Amino acid sequence: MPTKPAEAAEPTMASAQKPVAVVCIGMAGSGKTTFMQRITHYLHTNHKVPYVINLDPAVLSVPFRPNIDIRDSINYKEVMKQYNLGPNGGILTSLNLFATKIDQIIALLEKRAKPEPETKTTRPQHILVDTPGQIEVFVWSASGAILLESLASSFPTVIAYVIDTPRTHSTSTFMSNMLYACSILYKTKLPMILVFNKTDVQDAGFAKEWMTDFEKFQDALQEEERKGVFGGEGTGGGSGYMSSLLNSMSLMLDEFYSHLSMVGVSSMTGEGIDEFFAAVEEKRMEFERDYRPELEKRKKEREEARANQKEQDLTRLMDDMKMESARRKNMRYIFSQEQLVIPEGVKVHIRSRIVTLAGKLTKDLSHIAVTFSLPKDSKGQDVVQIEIHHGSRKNVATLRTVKSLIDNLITGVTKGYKYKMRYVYAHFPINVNIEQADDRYQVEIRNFLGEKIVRRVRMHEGVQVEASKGVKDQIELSGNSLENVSQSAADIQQICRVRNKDIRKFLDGLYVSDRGNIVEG
Ligand SMILES: Nc1nc2c(ncn2[C@@H]2O[C@H](COP(=O)(O)OP(=O)(O)OP(=O)(O)O)[C@@H](O)[C@H]2O)c(=O)[nH]1
Ligand SMILES: [Mg+2]
Repeated sequence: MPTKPAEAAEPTMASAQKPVAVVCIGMAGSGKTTFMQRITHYLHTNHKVPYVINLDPAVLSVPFRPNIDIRDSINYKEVMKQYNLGPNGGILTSLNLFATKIDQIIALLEKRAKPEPETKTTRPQHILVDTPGQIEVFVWSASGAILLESLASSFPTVIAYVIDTPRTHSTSTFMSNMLYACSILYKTKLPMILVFNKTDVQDAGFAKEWMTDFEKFQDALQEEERKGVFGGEGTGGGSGYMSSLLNSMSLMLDEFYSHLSMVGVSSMTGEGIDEFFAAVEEKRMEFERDYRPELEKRKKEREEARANQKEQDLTRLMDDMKMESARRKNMRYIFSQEQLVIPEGVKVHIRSRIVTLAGKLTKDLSHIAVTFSLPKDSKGQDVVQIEIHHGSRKNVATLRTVKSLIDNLITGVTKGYKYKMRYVYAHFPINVNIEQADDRYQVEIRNFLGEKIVRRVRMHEGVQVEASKGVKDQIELSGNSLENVSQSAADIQQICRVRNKDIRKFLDGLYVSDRGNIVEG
């Protein structure tokens, strides 16, 4: 047992060393907290006061006095209530919340770890960490990883994987515990000590044998199979799958065992604690020798990756800014074009940007600076091609406008446009007469709101009006030109506007009820 004189013999060594962090991890009820209490007590009696951290937010009372307690800053019950979580989710969320403070904790630890002869505070040589019983919550959560990584980047860190020895006495529970330990070892990449706890109840000798001698494990396996431990009937028991699975797993884990130290302890009696600290010392050296360079390498890589990312982001930002300024300076598009297929039988004539369809519909587009041509496309169909050279964004946008205008013309001559209008009245029935004056149609509206005046609307060119057949109080406006038909309908609707009355109540009028084509389909 290292006593005071032994410590005094190497003061320079001790002061040069950073404290070693021991993180206790293990299945629920394996005795982590009791083990923590035992080693804290041991260090105190040996005058090596440790720095103790409790990370279990759900524990009711801790049998040691922690320097940092997660329960001081986070109320686990409140977290459960606030986030509407169950017990495990509550622990996880509490840990996540706590992990956001890790920088402060590390800063605190580093401050305490500094040699301060003037203040005469003994600096701790050990940082002991207790974790929540739900092992997966700690090991597989982001916060667990953050906590461990931050700790390991500042201090040599060792994992004490605490195992409930009596409950691990069967080959299958032993194997699942080992697999868990194995996955933790490979995930955290930190040195690990297997602590077989509760040796006062069950001696850990069997585990040592199984880990060092493969044959012994096989013997135990056969023995259990013979007893029918794996289920099934008759001698031999089970289907043999379980034992062969365990068998191959034990072969696989051989490599893993070689990386571990194992100690048997009893947190109750204090047996084996010396051995444990000897193992911690050994693992601390291992950390400095093997893990530290690896850790530093990883840290450097991460920093480089981060710097790279920054560089990339910056370049992208610069590019974006350049693009933006180019856009602002009216970047020109060298060439843009749109094409529109002319249906069979439709004749399109374009001269000086005046588009004429089938000799009757004309649209003057001379104010828009586009170039028209009437080539054939790759399939041999006639098309209207609209082009623009060196246009700005706005100019290019007009291309589509022109395209849809011509499309409307084509629909006008092939299908025609038909608008239906309904009379709406509450009391005075509206009376509509359709007349033809000169070459245009004219609509006369009488008795609108009981008024004596006659409202007359002259239709635009090429717009025909008729009363719907079979439908009461409805007229139909039709024609080839969308503009003319829709404008005529708008004129009718407009002339029947109710004035000086609440239009929410007086809904009388002629309203467009349907917009469609003369030729349906
Ligand atoms: N006999 C015996 N019992 C022990 C030993 N260590 C712990 N125990 C008992 O095991 C039970 C669980 O111990 P804890 O220390 O609470 O275990 P834990 O891993 O911290 O539990 P959680 O934090 O809930 O996961 C308690 O009843 C302890 O008294 C030991 O060395 N010997
Ligand atoms: Mg506990």
